[in-house]
Amino acid sequence: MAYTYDPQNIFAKILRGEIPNDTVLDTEYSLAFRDIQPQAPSHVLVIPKGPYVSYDHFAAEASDAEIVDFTRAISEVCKAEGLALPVGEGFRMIANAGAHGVQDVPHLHVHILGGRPMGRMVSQQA
Ligand code: DGP
Repeated sequence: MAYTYDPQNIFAKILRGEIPNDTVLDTEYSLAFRDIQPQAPSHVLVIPKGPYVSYDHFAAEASDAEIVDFTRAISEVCKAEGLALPVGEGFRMIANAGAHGVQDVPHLHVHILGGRPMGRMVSQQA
């Protein structure tokens, strides 16, 4: 079944410049900006500029150039935020998808979180 992308989602509006954002990194195929509700001292969202709903959608349909750019953008953000090893103390990457992943915004985004110990990976509660 084909993936359905909603062009009215909030990150599509950010990409079109309709909503402001606090940009951390802007590359040919990716944008990174600070989360509006930060859960850690560093909380940056990295998104592809293309219309992809989730990581599986992106991995299946994005070009090699988009995938390389996005992967490197994540790495650049981790370095720029001072989180990347061996200089920094580490980080967590999260990409939620769909209802069980509790994805609120249906445009692929990777959360980069750090600046404090992030605790256990998954809560036992729904
Ligand atoms: P998720 O549940 O994985 O879909 O996370 C969505 C995140 O997006 C959540 O941490 C809050 C953030 N967010 C929602 N709206 C905006 C916005 O308008 N600007 C920014 N910077 N972040 C937003």
